[in-house]
Amino acid sequence: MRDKLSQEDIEKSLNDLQGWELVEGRSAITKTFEFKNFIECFGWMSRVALISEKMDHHPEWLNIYKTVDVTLSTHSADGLTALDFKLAQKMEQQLL
Ligand code: HBI
Repeated sequence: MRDKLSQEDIEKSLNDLQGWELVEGRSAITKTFEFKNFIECFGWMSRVALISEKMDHHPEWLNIYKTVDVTLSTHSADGLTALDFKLAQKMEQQLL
């Protein structure tokens, strides 16, 4: 899970995700999430925070009102790993 993914694996994993893209100049993926209001937004962040803690894998994120800019990478691997894509999928599931 914490092994660096190949470029090919990264492209395949990105294809399975809606709206995520590579960060330029850095081995990380990013997406901006937009919600109806602050409560919806912060509720989602709270659910994701609990999941992240369970996974021992944490997002870099910036919340401004009802938007959250999320960046995922695995610091210990200095790159992208399966954990980043797993957390991204869980974030998507928490939108439903
Ligand atoms: N979160 N995104 C991310 N990347 C890490 O390497 C990471 C983490 N959360 C916890 C964590 N590593 C721990 O394994 C270490 O800080 C002990």
